[in-house]
Order: sequence, then C-alpha cells, then structure tokens
Amino acid sequence: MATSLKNLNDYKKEGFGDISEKKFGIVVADWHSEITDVLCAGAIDTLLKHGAQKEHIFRNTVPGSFELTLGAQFLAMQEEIDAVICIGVVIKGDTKHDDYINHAVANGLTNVSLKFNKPVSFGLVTTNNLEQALDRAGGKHGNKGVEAAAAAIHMLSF
Ligand code: DLZ
Repeated sequence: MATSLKNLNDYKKEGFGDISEKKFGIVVADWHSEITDVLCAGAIDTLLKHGAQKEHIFRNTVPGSFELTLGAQFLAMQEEIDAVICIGVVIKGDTKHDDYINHAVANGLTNVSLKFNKPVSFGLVTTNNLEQALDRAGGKHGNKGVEAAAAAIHMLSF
C-alpha cells in the first residue's frame, strides 16, 4: 500500500537530472482504459513537469496488460528511446487470471529492461477491486502513472 513515505508522487524535481533531451516511450493497456487513461495522463504530466519535451513522448496502446511486455520491447529496442513507462490495470476476478498476467508482466518487463539496459517502469496497478484501482488513479493513493514516470526519470539519472 502506498504510504506518505513511499509514495513517489511526492518526488522532488531537484533529485533528477536533466531530461529535456530524453525520449520516452509509454505503453498503455486498453483494458480498463477509463483508468489507464488517467494513469497515462499522470505519467505524461510528470514527464513534462520535469522538463521532457512533448514531442519526445511517444504513447502506444496494447490490448491488455499481458501485451505490455511486447509493447515495451518494441519501444526499448529503438535506439532513440531512453526509457519506457508501462501502464495497465489488472483487477482480480473469479479466476486466477490476475496472477498469471501480473507475474508475466513483472518478469517480462524486468527482462526487457535488462536486455536493453534501459529503464522500463512498472506502472501496473494490481488490485482486488475497481475501487482500489480508482484510489490509485488520482484518488486517495495518488496516481501510479505519476510514480511510474518518476521511477523512469530517477533511473535515467542513475
Ligand atoms: C483477459 C483479461 C482479463 C480477464 N483481465 C484483464 C485485466 O484485468 N487487465 C488487463 O489489462 N487485461 C486483462 N485481460 C486481457 C489480457 O491482458 C490480454 O490482453 C488477453 O489475454 C489477450 O492476450
């Protein structure tokens, strides 16, 4: 659970390097798009707030979170892309689909990041219900898209 100490929404701009020449690929899952759109807007706002140029942000969609990995790979393999931000929402249902998707995405994005030596951030909101997801998309637990963008920016200054 996000806490006041761990919530990256509060990251300070001074902690990051100059990203004005950096290029960002964003992959957004269409599944639960009413929420992923808000997360993506939070990510883009954060990049702009920290000095990225609008023309340097490339937003792409994939059908569902399971496809985030391949989408991330398509972007990460492009030399001009410096970091990739992945956004999705997986809500628990009657079956274990969420487990399979979440693990696949976590492992997949880790592999892409290591394979291409680029930040690939995990903006996957994984919740038990819709309310918890909304709480993390501009609600009481902040906006996880903001956090995913902040993590990518931070890693670029590593
Ligand atoms: C199939 C499926 C289900 C049941 N739930 C979600 C979800 O909560 N969030 C999400 O992003 N995607 C879901 N999907 C779609 C899969 O991620 C994937 O797009 C399909 O299985 C096709 O490969």
